Amino acid sequence: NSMINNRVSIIGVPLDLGADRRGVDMGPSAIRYAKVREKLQELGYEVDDRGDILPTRPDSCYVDGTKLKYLDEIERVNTELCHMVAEEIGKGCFPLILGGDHSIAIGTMSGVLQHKKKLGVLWFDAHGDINTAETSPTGNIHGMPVAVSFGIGHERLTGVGGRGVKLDPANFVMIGIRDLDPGEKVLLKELGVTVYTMHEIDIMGMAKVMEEAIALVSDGTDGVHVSFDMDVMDPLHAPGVGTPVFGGLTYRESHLAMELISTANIVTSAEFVEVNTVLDKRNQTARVAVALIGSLLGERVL
Ligand code: 4U7
Ligand code: MN
Ligand code: MN
Ligand code: MN
Repeated sequence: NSMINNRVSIIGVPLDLGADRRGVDMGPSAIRYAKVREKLQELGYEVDDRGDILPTRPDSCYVDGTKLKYLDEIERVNTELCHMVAEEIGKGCFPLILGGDHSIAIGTMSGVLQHKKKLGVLWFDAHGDINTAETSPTGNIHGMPVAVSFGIGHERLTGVGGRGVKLDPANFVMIGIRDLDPGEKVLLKELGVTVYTMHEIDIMGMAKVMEEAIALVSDGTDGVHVSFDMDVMDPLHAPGVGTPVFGGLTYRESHLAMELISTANIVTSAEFVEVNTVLDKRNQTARVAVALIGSLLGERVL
């Protein structure tokens, strides 16, 4: 696997301020408890667990009359994450980020962008995460990282990691989507982001969807990031998520997607987010996350 270095750096981000329900702050611990390090070592990787970026819990939620919740702390944590991700890539390591709510994708992607100027992204999610302060029904920043990655949104979020390179919607693909707010639909169409909703997955099958998605994210890019929100899976398989939506990916569909990305040899960074331990059943969702990480990084049955 030439794109993947044999050194993996794990970075935990126990942040839950970007979401309404508490509990994803224990996600990194749950994924470690499910033996992510051991899994990667079995696959032959040299693993460096860099520990967690620790958020504080501010007592005031709103900043400057903006409706974004916990903007200050989310900006601070993401700035730190951005630097750490950039540093690990600089050392020649593959960054594996464990969330935490999905607002951490802001820091991850801006960190990767310091090295990969034309980055492709595979975004696995039930949701579009492309709201702005104007379109968001909740003010929760975990519903906004995709907009931010295109340079759209609050300047203190789009400013994380500097104002230089932003993502190109032509190399951004969403998979598993089944819950979009009205403003998100407008923006997705305006920008021309490719979206494989559950409808397309049902009709085409996951193998064909991934064939097209992989072609789109690797066309003219210098790296591919996989952002995996556990709520893309059906709540039957991943019950421990804050915003469950019926009709998601099965266990096998999600594994097939990871296996095909691995076979295509394109991935250069990954994050697994939104494991909510409070709502989980016997750490099932964290264990599924570790199995998916295995498939993404080369594990095969035979
Ligand atoms: B997640 C929502 F309104 N769209 O913006 C919002 F439905 O990272 C949900 O995908 C966002 O889990 C979910 O708050 C964010 C809501
Ligand atoms: Mn998400
Ligand atoms: Mn989601
Ligand atoms: Mn979620």
